[in-house]
Amino acid sequence: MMRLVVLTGAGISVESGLSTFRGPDGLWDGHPIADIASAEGFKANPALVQRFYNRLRRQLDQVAPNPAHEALARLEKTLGIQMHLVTQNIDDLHQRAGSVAVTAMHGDLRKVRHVNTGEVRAWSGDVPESETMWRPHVVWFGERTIGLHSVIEKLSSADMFVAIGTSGTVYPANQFAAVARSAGAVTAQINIDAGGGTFDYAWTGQAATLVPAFVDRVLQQFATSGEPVP
Ligand code: BV8
Repeated sequence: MMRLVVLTGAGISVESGLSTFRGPDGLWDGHPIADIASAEGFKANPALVQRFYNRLRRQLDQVAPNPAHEALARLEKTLGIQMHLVTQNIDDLHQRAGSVAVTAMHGDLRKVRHVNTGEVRAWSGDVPESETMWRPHVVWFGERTIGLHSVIEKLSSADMFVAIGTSGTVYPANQFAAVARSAGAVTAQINIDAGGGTFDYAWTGQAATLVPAFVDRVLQQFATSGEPVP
């Protein structure tokens, strides 16, 4: 019965003040990705990796959800189980905006994971740079993403798929539009950059402006026809 699946990337958090990964101010700017977002990088230099994620975690305390996060939470309140939100982001802005049914497929900056037992714990504040047993609960390159099987199931019965603020660079998230399309869904993207990916609809502009307008349209459609898909 799944009707609407929404995928978000770093672009949805830009108006909250967080950087994207691959823009000129890219988060990994100055760091080869492999040194930061890989198990090998953590093994080779845990202090560098803990320092990088400590800085990001501290940033989270300085930022707040923006109207795009808030609009998606509002949409979930009306659509309920007819909507599912998957995010590639490791910030907690969707959850702080009130979204509940969220798959954080690349992990969660507010959690740490034991390298041997896999135990996951909530963590706020800095992790000591000398810490090697507790790593950020973040999916690094070469590691299995979280909740993928269940996301593919939802995409396979979606009527609409919307990608918001993602460059479509990273697998397997960059396959979601194709999975949804092959299941007969209408696909759309909201991005500040007009290029990238093949979607049935593309709205170009800032997420904080376009996502509330998109949500209003879906809610209007839902109110008149009970169908959440414009
Ligand atoms: C896996 C956590 C298998 C860390 C991240 C060769 C070819 C193809 C694939 C591969 C390959 N070699 C390896 C792979 C697989 C690899 C991959 O995809 N590599 C790429 C880089 C080539 N993927 C993996 O390894 C994945 N795992 O495949 O596992 C497996 C299976 C079984 C068992 C074991 C293993 C794991 C990938 C997860 C990596 N971790 N993050 C951290 O966050 O620090 S990925 C990282 O990129 C972030 O999560 C980020 O969210 C994600 C995607 O980036 P975006 O969110 O799209 O951000 P980006 O900056 O790229 O783009 C921002 C967009 O926003 C832009 O389009 C911009 O225009 C737009 N924008 C900007 N401002 C706004 C805006 N839009 C709207 N409004 C605005 N204001």
